[in-house]
Amino acid sequence: MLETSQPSLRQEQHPLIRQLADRIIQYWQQYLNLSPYNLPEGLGYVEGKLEGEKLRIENRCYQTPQFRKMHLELAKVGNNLDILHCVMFPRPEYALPMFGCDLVAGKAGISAAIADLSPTSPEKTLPQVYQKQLSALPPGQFSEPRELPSWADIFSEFCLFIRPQTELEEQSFLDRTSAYLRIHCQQANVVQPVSVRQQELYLAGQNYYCTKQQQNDKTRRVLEKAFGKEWADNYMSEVLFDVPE
Ligand code: BLA
Repeated sequence: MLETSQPSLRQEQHPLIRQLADRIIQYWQQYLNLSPYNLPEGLGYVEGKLEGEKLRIENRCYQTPQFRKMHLELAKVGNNLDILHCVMFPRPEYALPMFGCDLVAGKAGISAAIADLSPTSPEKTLPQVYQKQLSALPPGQFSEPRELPSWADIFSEFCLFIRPQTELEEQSFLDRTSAYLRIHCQQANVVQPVSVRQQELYLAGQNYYCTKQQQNDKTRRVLEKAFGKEWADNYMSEVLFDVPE
């Protein structure tokens, strides 16, 4: 049996994180043919200390015929910080973009909500069918868009990066992110493999994405403070954004 019940950390997290985690697992089960994916030894569930507060990380990982690795991570720092992180890494045979999202909730609510389908093509553009479907979505109304940091040139024009101000905006974020994920899963089910030459180019696109994500100092700092520099380096390059061979 494939273990797809929800992680226990989920119960303790910000409602939007809980809802998005549920939605992600639901769509993965509904649209894709999941098999387990084993993370490096000892990295499924981890605990550390961040400034006297316990940092707990719970990972859930699957693979499918189209995706080398689909990773959903929930993290909690004491009672101060709740985090959802999700990335879907396509197998290099498929010219698919990267689905990624990150939700960060502090005591004052969600400070960062980001979701994107990021291009992996040499031209750094999304496939036409994605552009068409994403353009057709209702835009949602967000009163506080956030500016991307300088490393973030990997995201598409559809990247949603906001600080939600109301529950209505939180629900709009959930809706739009769910639509990105649904479109992506549906496309994955009809995509045809590309030539070996093309595969190399798309793999290079994935590597570029990972290299840039590894430059997110805000993520690194949380992990370093709780687990030390070496552990954080290893975790960012081997678990969060491992570059496929
Ligand atoms: C921001 N990520 C953050 C922040 C924290 C983390 C604390 C700052 C929140 C804020 O600016 O309000 C922490 N995120 C984590 C940790 C993990 C994590 C510890 O995932 C994992 C254990 N990050 C991603 C993915 C995307 C992403 C997949 O992991 C996008 C698809 C983006 N996170 C992202 C961006 C920021 C962020 C763009 C803002 C960075 C900035 O403003 O400098």
